[in-house]
Amino acid sequence: VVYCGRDMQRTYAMIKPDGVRRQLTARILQRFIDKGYRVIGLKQLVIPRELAEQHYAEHRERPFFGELVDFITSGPVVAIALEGENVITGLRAMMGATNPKDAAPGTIRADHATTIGENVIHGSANEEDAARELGLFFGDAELLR
Ligand code: RTP
Ligand code: MG
Repeated sequence: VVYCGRDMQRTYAMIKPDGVRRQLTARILQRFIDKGYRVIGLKQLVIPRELAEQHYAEHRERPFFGELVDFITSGPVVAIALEGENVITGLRAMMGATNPKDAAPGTIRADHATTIGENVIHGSANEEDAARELGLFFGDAELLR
């Protein structure tokens, strides 16, 4: 079956250093697959500071920017390219609210995160960010077709 639904999307997900350190990678990947998303790109890396600043450029003026960049570069992350129907908002729903205290039961952050600064997972906020972030972390040849 050739699937080409109108709502097929790609997005960028990332297991943050706290999640990698705590051995959560496999169970988070399994959640995505169980949800029906395809993992089309996957790598573990330590993000260079300059790349982290580009990734979080929207927060450059925020008071927590320095801490955010320190944290995201503090150890290996797992970069994930996901494909699926409405995967951009679907991933955000699976993650739960930024602050784990506000995250709905059953979400990744409610189940695994404790603080707003170390909240286990990143997901692109919208189509524009998804395309931009996928381009920062993956070349076309690194992705399944
Ligand atoms: P992310 O970008 O990491 O997927 O998280 P998000 O969309 O849910 O939240 P966003 O507003 O984009 O913030 C990015 C990350 O910055 C940290 N943060 N700290 N101290 C604070 O008030 C504060 N606010 C945000 C969080 O770790 C958040 O994930
Ligand atoms: Mg964000």
